[in-house]
Amino acid sequence: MKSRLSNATIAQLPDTIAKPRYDRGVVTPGIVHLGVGAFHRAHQAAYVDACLADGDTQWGIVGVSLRSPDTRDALAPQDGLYTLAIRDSAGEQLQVIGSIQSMLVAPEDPAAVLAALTDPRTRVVTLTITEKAYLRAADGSLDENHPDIAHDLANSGSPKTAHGFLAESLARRRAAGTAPFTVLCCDNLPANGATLHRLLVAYAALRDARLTPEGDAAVNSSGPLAPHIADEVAFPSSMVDRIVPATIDADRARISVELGVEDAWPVMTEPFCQWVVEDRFPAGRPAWEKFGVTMVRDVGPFEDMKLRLLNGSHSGIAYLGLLSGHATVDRAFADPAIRKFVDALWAEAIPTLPEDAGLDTSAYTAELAQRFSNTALAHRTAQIANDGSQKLPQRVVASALARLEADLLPEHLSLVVAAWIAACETRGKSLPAGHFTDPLDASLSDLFARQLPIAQTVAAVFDLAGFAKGHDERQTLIEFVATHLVHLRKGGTTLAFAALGIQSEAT
Ligand code: CS2
Repeated sequence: MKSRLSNATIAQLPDTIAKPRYDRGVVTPGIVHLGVGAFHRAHQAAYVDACLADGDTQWGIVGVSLRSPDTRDALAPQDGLYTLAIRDSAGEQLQVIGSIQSMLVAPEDPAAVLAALTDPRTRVVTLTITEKAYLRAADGSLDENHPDIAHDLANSGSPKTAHGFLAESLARRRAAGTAPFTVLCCDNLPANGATLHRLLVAYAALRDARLTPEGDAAVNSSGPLAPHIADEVAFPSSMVDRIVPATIDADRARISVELGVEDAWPVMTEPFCQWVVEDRFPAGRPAWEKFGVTMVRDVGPFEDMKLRLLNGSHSGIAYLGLLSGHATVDRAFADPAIRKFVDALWAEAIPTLPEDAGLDTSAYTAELAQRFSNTALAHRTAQIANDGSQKLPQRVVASALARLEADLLPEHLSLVVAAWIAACETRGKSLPAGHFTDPLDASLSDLFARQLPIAQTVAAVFDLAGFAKGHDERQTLIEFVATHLVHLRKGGTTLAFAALGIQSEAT
């Protein structure tokens, strides 16, 4: 058996492989990251690696998994080292990243996670926990009835959720006279910093209302936490962008051969990488701007552009691709009908973006077209299809509603919602059951089993997912979606595209 990638073996790697150009032994922890999955390892950890190489050694990352031990199990024997494989049709560049210093698994040792978050050296806490882990109810507010929220309110010293960890550690820091850390949300949510701020203040207010008897008196004696989090803790927003397909066994095998040592979990990505961050870090931050991060006053326009153009079309490609039999984004995007559809989708979404923010949408979409055509990535449509109920509001529903408000049609945007419903219905039939998953799966299959008329099915899906809740144009949007769903059920994507004037190759 080959030896593992680690501090001890790194020197023997071939010269063609980029390695950390700094002494990892002198790096101190400065960032705690919640949700240390592949995306974080391809994106933020790479930016931090560049800072450490530049001599700013106070920003090592403590990586926390809120759920599974898998990443820690793979990386702990490797001293946190892993390979980032940057791939396109020209080939593959390998870089070993060294910025993750240690890893914690929250369910195994919540006290250790709280200790890291309370460490005065921790000045920034970043998050990529996926949309659903923000625990929002259908109206966007904190889901107070979620069992994990109830658990954390009753067990503040051993929380499960990001909210529970952030609130308890901020309370402990305040009690100890340690300044709060800055919380930097890196998930694909609109106004992600402000959204997390609002949810955390709501969580802290629930906590204040019940001040748990088992809670530490000193922690709670400094007064209510909600106003402290509302007024004293900074939650800048950020837009993150890099396409990161899930690693497959063939990647592990190939990269281990190239390294000459085994890497249990390398990460695959594309050459493109972007991070736009609102510059509000009272406790200090790495000098990210030196390494390609764009620090701005207002991230909003960048977030909307990315969510509505990249992620919106990604979801469209995923669901329409799955319904057309395409397993990967590049294959779906090479399908002339899907390609035409995506161009029309972009044309619909662009007028909903702020006009005065200086966004260059034609350069952006031209670059997206190249990125989606990257055949070396094999980004699976099923991967993107996960969690549609959580993703679609900010990716397509918001722009569809904005168009309706402006008396414009959302014909293509609404097809993405219909394609999501159709793809959900198709699981267990022409698509394997469990091919992708959604937090609403149980309620959706109950609903589909009732075989209601299409318009009622769509309205019920809107209710379950909270799409367009309370919006004047809700009913109109439901009608657009229902019309598409009729076509999808009757004649698949060929008929749905034909109804939009898009000719499929098959016709
Ligand atoms: C994708 C994103 O899986 C998905 O939903 O749309 O993960 C996308 O690849 C990233 O946001 C790109 O930055």
